[in-house]
Amino acid sequence: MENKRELLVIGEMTPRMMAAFARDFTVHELSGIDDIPGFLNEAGERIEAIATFGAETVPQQVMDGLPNLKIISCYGVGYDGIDTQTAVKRGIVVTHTPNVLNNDVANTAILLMLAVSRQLVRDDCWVRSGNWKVKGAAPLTRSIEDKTVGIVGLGRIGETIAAKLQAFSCKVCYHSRNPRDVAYPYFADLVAMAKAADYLIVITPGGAATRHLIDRAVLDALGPDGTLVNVARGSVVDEAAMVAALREGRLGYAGLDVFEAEPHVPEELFAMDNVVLLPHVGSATVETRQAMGDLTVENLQRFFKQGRVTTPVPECAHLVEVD
Ligand code: NAP
Ligand code: 8YV
Repeated sequence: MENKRELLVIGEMTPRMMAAFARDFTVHELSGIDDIPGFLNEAGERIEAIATFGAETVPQQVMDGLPNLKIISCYGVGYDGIDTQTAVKRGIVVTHTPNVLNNDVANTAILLMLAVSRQLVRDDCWVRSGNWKVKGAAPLTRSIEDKTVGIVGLGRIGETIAAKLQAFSCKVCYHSRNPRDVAYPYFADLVAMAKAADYLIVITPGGAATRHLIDRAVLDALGPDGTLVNVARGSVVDEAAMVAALREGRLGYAGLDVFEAEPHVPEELFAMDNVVLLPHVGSATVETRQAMGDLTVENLQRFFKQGRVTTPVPECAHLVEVD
């Protein structure tokens, strides 16, 4: 019987993905390995592929211990957990899952805007706790209609958010390093955009280039009536500065799907009723995760069967045939 290629899985994949992997590969799961150096010593040379959950880091020790690694297929669009510089140097192709998650991540951003502004969680408790019967109507909330929304990172997802916000008559503007050929006003100066905005939605990649892009100056500019929504990566926001700004009333509200040290969330946020907290579920619907999983599998299968991939990350596109 022909020997199967060997694949290392990092992080949690769906049963559908695991079944697909098992058809073509001998699968090792990093989470089940206690002695990683021993494992790398014994099996490292045979492993040619990694499949990794987008929000996970591929440890340097693992990259170094796989001398014949050819491809890393990321189950997620953000690949800040993968050292692409080393990958490119070693000729390792990195792929990811762009576009198939745009709608659900954009929906999550708007869900957070609405949940924070319309006090969804407080009002759900109002009913369950019996307050409605005892205290009467819940206090009024705030509308998102006609508000100014600054999008930080008008890429695939940012543009999808902007399009959906038209249904709420929001005035959209954006900040990124380069202006785009779009009708939305561009702000080269992020602080100036935060000053002009009622809502700031953060949807850039993570990594060193965007670390703490949302700092105290940006938060203070957004101000006591402003709302921060982060569906990008926790690292993009200076979390300590954000918690302090919320505590001191310099920032009004926050809707957060991502945090700096997931799954750890600053506990001070738990007591605040001006924030809504989600456990990094931007793309986590059955439908979207299936599409992301299928693309993660497809990239691996095509790489080994056809020498091509569907969605390489831009840094690696020159290393492989793409279509
Ligand atoms: P994309 O199409 O590459 O868009 C990224 C945008 O960010 C671009 O407009 C880019 O414009 C801008 N940007 C990059 N670096 C910047 C910087 N230093 N300062 C300001 N703007 C910067 O990516 P996407 O597909 O929309 O995904 C964006 C990110 O969302 C992912 O990388 C991931 O981290 C996150 N995400 C989170 C979830 C979740 O579950 N919460 C789900 C999916 C994705 P310029 O290059 O012109 O600056
Ligand atoms: C998921 C994400 O949390 O795609 C991304 O960048 O953050 C999310 O879709 C995760 O990456 C899925 O593996």
